[in-house]
Amino acid sequence: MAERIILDTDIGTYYDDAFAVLFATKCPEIKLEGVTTVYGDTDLRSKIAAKLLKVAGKPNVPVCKGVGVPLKGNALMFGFEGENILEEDERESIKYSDQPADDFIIEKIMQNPGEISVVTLGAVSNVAVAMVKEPRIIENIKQLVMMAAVVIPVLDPKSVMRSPREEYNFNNDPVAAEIVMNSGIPKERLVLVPCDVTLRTPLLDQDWERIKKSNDPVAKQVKSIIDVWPPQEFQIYISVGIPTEFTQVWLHDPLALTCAFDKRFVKFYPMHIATEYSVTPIPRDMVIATDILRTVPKKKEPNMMVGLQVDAERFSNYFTDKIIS
Ligand SMILES: [Ca+2]
Repeated sequence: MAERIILDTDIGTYYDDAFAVLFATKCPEIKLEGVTTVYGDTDLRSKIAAKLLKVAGKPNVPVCKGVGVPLKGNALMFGFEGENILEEDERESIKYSDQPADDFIIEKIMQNPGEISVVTLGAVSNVAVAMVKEPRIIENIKQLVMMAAVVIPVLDPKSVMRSPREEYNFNNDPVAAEIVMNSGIPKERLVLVPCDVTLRTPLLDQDWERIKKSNDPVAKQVKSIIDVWPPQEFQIYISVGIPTEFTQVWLHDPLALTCAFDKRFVKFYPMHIATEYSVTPIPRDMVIATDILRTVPKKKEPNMMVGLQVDAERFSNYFTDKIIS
């Protein structure tokens, strides 16, 4: 039976959320119950999601606007969101559901106890708000799969650290991350897909060539997103102080989504992951930060399943097969 999934996403800023939505429409293993948007301009993000679903021939999948302002801090938008996806007039005209994302999540889970998986691809604000509003979703959710966190920082072949110690999604709303991580979801149903595996999973060159040659509308949309990506990536990396030399097309979000219905590609371990704030020197700013959320493994009773190894080549092939199918 198809896995019933709500995809919760900060679509628009990085390309891989868009890839995940498009990929979801090509997987018969998934029944996409809805797409909920989070972080920053969630109206714009909802329009981007609705447009992609239309391109993929799934205009009836509901899209719900979620929490834009994090429970702590402010959201950052870069200004290029929606480029090569939305036509100028579509920034006004595209419609999506009136139901707020947190209510949609609560309603779906409570009407279908034990059947709905939620996959988060951004800050976890919507899930945190939904849990506070209706704590019974914690026992009634089938699983929560989160693309978030870094457990052991990833080094490049020259031993330069190329993953941040502080991961983007959780730190875009650390208060929400703490609510969700400490909610009491049993470990079998709380699945973490961290940078440890996603930053090892690029779209391989030979697979990229296959996508470029395809005439499938979804493959063409993937191609047009990547066409405008390099300057956008440069802008993001420079603004957060990440070196730009070793960038690739990472499949963070499609990999996390796949882990909700097919655990062949990532090996999971039961672990205890704690949340901590510790003193962090930030060389680019010459400051010491004290408000960065860290996800630290502890030698304690496991509280979640953590993906630590990935069959990256096989996943790139699998992703591509679906996109061009
Ligand atoms: Ca994302």
